[in-house]
Amino acid sequence: MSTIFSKIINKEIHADILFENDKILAFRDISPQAPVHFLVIPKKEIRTINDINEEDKSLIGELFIVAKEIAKKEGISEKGYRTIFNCNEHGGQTVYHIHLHVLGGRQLEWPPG
Ligand code: DGP
Repeated sequence: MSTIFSKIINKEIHADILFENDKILAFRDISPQAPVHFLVIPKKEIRTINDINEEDKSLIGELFIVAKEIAKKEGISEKGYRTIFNCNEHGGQTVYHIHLHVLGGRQLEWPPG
């Protein structure tokens, strides 16, 4: 089942894109929870973290490489930031296409609610 993120990948709906290659797309979150809040997603449709396979190992690693490179460009590397994958209902997942949240630009609370 495709999600809204497939439409963003296919450019059927607009997003503020920060990075794109053949496997990965990164764009600003439509509902930012911090001064910097962007999502890094694989173009491959993977519903949840539970659905990641052995063959996805390098792809998942690359999401973090892209995340840290954008974080640097956004100027949040030194002060720091948080990366989050929400999974299913208790994790607060609303879009069932895995996405790495990157949040920074302010002090984030811990533990989360
Ligand atoms: P999650 O709750 O972890 O599934 O986060 C989904 C995030 O996706 C949420 O922070 C808002 C964001 N989002 C949902 N729809 C859109 C959209 O159409 N465009 C953009 N840029 N972000 C979206």
